[in-house]
Amino acid sequence: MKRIVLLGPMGIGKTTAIRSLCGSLAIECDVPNLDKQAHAKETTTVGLDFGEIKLDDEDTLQVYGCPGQERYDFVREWALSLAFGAIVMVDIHDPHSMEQTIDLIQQCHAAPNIQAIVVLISRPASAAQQEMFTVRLSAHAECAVPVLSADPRNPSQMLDTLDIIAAMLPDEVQPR
Ligand SMILES: Nc1nc2c(ncn2[C@@H]2O[C@H](COP(=O)(O)OP(=O)(O)O)[C@@H](O)[C@H]2O)c(=O)[nH]1
Ligand SMILES: [Mg+2]
Repeated sequence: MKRIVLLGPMGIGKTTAIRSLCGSLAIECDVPNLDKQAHAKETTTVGLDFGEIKLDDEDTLQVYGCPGQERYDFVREWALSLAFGAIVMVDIHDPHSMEQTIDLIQQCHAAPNIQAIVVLISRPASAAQQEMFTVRLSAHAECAVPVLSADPRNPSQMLDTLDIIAAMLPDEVQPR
């Protein structure tokens, strides 16, 4: 079973992405957001969002969305330990986006089973802005990973992203 995690800060669109991919089959763990200082949105994920996507006859992907807040570090670590691929979602207009992305990629490298990592620019940005972010990111040796972009609300763009990360995984993924 290919298992992918979605990582990224609160409000980046992890729950939205799983909803786009799985529709009403998505299982969400959102509760009212009591931390509106961090983010104004009404609900936030406390457990793991979960969805299952059939890519073709052979490939089914399980997708988990991790909570973004730091106090749920342990949930993220646990989800990462189960996953083979990770999608690090980022808003490159956020001033903290570079350090957040590097930190999350490092967490992925520390996970025992992760074999494929992509960064997903999840908010509109110009080609030049995306290029600049990609170049700055790749200056960190351990962060030389593919950088894609997609709108979390757009099912076909999210499916394309999943196709790419699924193709990066070996056919037989076995937990270590
Ligand atoms: N403008 C814009 N809003 C988005 C996008 N993706 C998600 N949203 C909205 O941002 C809010 C937070 O998204 P959510 O999926 O809950 O973020 P999560 O915390 O990462 O799970 C929701 O109200 C979404 O409708 C996007 O690409 N562009
Ligand atoms: Mg969420």
